[in-house]
Amino acid sequence: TQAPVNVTVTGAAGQIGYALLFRIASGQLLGQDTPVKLRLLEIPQAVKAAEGTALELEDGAFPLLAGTDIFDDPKQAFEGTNVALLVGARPRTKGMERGDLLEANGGIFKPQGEAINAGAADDVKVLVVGNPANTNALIAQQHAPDVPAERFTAMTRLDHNRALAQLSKKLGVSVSDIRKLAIWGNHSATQYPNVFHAEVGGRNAAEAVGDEKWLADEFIPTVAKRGAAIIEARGASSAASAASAAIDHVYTWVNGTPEGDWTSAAVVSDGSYGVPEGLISSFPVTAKDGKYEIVQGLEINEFSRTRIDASVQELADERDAVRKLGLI
Ligand code: NAX
Repeated sequence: TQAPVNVTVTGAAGQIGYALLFRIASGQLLGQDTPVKLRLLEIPQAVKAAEGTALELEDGAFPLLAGTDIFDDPKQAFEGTNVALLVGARPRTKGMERGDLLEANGGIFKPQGEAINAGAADDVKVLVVGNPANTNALIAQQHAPDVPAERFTAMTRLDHNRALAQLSKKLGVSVSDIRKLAIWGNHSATQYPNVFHAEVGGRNAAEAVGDEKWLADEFIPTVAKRGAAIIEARGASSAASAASAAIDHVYTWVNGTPEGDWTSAAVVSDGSYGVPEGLISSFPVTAKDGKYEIVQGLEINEFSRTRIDASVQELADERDAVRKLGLI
């Protein structure tokens, strides 16, 4: 049988962690043939709660779970890791300026990037979920010079899934009838869910919608502000849906996208579509042989161009801010 794959999850005692760990243990992250060993990272105050979750993981009697170890030191948590899910982050609290937020997260993602650089397995794949996800991923990536930059990604799959759901409702089709939808830019309110290349049952999705006003005034804001709507309704931020999207992101990365389709992930830009090289921005991506690649050669219309540019500008501003703070 195969040796277990080491999966590190940070913020393991948080609400996304609680939803995520059981799905990893059940084999949904990597597939039903792959045993996993969990390495949980928490801050010291939350280690006890993580230990409680580990007891429950044991009680799940998951055949694919080869064990769970808990750490409060990133160096140890990332030792030998093959898949790193960076979920734990510093949330924005009242009165916090954007610079404070970026600085607090720099204090988390810089040492984690260094620890990944020092000790992770050669094939490590990193997904940053903790917000501001794109820029946190950039910080970690910049402190892991020995790891190929393409191994650092940030999550926009939840936004992608939200967009799929909204479009399927609008058109009265199943989500599985929709192909080639994509989120562009930052995982923030400026993100751009693009349906102009999407297909529904072989037909262009924007034509099937036939209503640019719906796209501009309903679809895009609904997807972009969905996180706030969940908080409003649930009294807590998205957790199970975020965990589900993290599972999707890694599963696709490892197992590939189906022929004739793509998905969304924030990956290091190679300059495609005018997105400055080095920014970690969301693109339409395909996955093959364990690699995400940006879909090339798409025509970008005026409607899309202004929105992509605005979100990418926000990413460039965040990068400049963390640079100024000496975090990268
Ligand atoms: P919680 O506050 O429930 O949990 C976060 C956990 O991280 C806590 O247990 C905390 O102790 C831990 N933590 C903090 N600093 C740490 C460190 N240095 N090392 C290890 N662990 C640390 O938040 P939760 O709801 O689980 O959300 C986690 C993150 O995901 C947040 O930053 C949130 O904004 C972000 N999200 C990102 C999404 C995306 O699509 N990219 C969507 C969902 C979510 O909002």
